[in-house]
Amino acid sequence: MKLYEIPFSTNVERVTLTLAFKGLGAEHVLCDPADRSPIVALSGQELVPVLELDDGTVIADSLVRSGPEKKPGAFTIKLSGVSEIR
Ligand SMILES: N[C@@H](CCC(=O)N[C@@H](CS)C(=O)NCC(=O)O)C(=O)O
Repeated sequence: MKLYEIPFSTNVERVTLTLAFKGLGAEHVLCDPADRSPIVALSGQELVPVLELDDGTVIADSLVRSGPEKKPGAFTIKLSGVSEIR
């Protein structure tokens, strides 16, 4: 998956930390804050973070929610309520 980001974004850090906590790797795509055209082309809006999953799903928000699962210590994170990454 790819994480589109700009420097010094705390919203990007929230996603970065969550992915690391879950042991999920991501290719970090550093974008120019003065040129949001790649971000807009991908997600239809200009804010980061934008996460592009391997299946092509695009998630444009950093809101991370978690919920318990039956397996001890496991949980599901939901980014934007749009998609889930286990
Ligand atoms: N609700 C969004 C907010 C995203 C947001 O505000 N991102 C900031 C960076 S932390 C941004 O792209 N701001 C525009 C700018 O810096 O020009 C989220 O939680 O991801």
